[in-house]
Amino acid sequence: MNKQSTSQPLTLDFPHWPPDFANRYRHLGYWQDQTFGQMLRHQAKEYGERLALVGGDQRWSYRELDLRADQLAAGFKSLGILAGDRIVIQLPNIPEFFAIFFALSRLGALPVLALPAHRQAEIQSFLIQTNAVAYIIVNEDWNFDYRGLARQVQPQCKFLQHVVVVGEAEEFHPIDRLYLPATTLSEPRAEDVAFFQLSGGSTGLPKLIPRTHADYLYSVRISAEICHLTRDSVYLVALPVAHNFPLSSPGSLGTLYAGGQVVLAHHPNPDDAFVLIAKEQVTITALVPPLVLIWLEATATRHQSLSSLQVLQVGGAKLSFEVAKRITSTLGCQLQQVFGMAEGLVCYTRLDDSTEITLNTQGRPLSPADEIRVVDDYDQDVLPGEVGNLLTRGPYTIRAYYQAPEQNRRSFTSDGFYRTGDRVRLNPSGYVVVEGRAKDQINRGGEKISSEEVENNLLAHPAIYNAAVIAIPDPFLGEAICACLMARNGAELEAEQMKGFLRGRGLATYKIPDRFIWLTVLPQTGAGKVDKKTLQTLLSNAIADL
Ligand code: AMP
Ligand code: DBH
Repeated sequence: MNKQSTSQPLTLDFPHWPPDFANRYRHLGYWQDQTFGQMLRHQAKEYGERLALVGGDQRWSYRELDLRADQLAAGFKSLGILAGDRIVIQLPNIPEFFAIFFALSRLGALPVLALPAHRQAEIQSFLIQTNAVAYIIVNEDWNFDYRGLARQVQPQCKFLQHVVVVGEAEEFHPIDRLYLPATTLSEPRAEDVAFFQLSGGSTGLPKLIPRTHADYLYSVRISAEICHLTRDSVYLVALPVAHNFPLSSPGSLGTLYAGGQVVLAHHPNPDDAFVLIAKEQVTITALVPPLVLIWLEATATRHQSLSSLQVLQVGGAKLSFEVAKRITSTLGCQLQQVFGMAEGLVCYTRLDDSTEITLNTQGRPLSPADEIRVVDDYDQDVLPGEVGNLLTRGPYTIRAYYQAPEQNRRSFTSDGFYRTGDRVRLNPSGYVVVEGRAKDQINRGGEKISSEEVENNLLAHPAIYNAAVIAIPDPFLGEAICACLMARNGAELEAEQMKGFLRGRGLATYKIPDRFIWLTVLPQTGAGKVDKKTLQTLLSNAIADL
């Protein structure tokens, strides 16, 4: 890092790639000497007045985005924000997200990319874990009052000095006043950490994923190539803009890298998205499987033409073969399956792959330098084609989470492979087929929920003696969340009471269990832990019978 903030300690001594790996990635041209800020500067020179971003009633050219990033960098600097400072950003799909992201990048300050659905528990955890000095929000969205959330978290976060608001700011800083004349800045280096992504996680607290300019831009660059993006591409951001998939696979950043146009949908439903596809002549977008179902159904009743759409990317959770089959005939575009993770590795089916491969696999790694191992529970390679645990290492896969030594020991092998927690098999051509999951996580239609995090919150209720949170099959979401509870003194509560309790603890709505089941005992393993496998089988059978 260039400079150190005097306001709070800078502890970014995270384990980087070992020198021999880093040298190789540099030497092979994977890591280049370019930051996000420099990438945008280059694009503004190249594409000037061409449209970069469309959102709401705003239409920004590359030149305007570049200028706004410079002006905001000056504004953030005027607040005393320095290189290395952490800033939690929680914004819906609006163009300002990009002005802020690039401005902070130019300053060398580090955005922590929260999602709009996060609530007090998550936001407070990000602010405290990173000693963040600023929190950037909108005033209100989807009837949620983000300024109210800022007021709730502020007293708990001793390093938090600034709340910046896009929109009516009340006592906070309105973003509009931070567009100041551009000043010279000492920009960060390409191999510095650029920002933090969030992991769905499988432990008590969401983990922070440090990504560097060089490693992330490598994945963005190759993703744009794999997806054939050009200056004529129009990418619709339907999923939350900060999520790794629509940000980088190839997403909005890949589109900007290719000189194309990024269109921001306020909501991924057909009411918003179909109108934008027709109006802006969108060529490519990305969805999670439950949204694919909604889009497929909606074509029957909507009149908008989707004929500009060439590619629909689907990822975040397993796409069923039956649904995959309907995509091209119903939406008139090509399907691309994407299996990725904010920690790094991204796999794509290629646009010239056979239908067989596209419908049945989750693709192959983006880079020839992605190392993949499929191993048994003792880290021994399984036989070719057999199912095992997926380990990966490569030029854009992290070697450690931020400040989580205990978790790092569990999530990485001693030689630096990331334990994805996914159970997969490889087909003879090296394509990945996702078969299940070993990690204690629920994938609710692409949203990842750590069972342990929800269990910890449930156990805080005085009426609960023990809790196990598991996935149950759901026809729409793929998986739904089921809380299996043992009551203290037999006092069972209504589901609504439990939901209210969890909301009151500031847990994001998507983590609140869909079902609450009260049991007199929870099955145990020999080691005395709750036997979730047995519980899952028991409940899946019982629920199927209901
Ligand atoms: P995260 O680590 O929170 O970014 O979530 C990444 C995880 O999402 C992966 O490890 C998988 O468990 C899951 N995932 C992402 N894409 C797919 C996909 N196409 N099919 C199945 N699971 C997926
Ligand atoms: O689920 C994910 O996290 C994900 C899915 C597809 C991802 O991070 C990505 C592509 O980059």
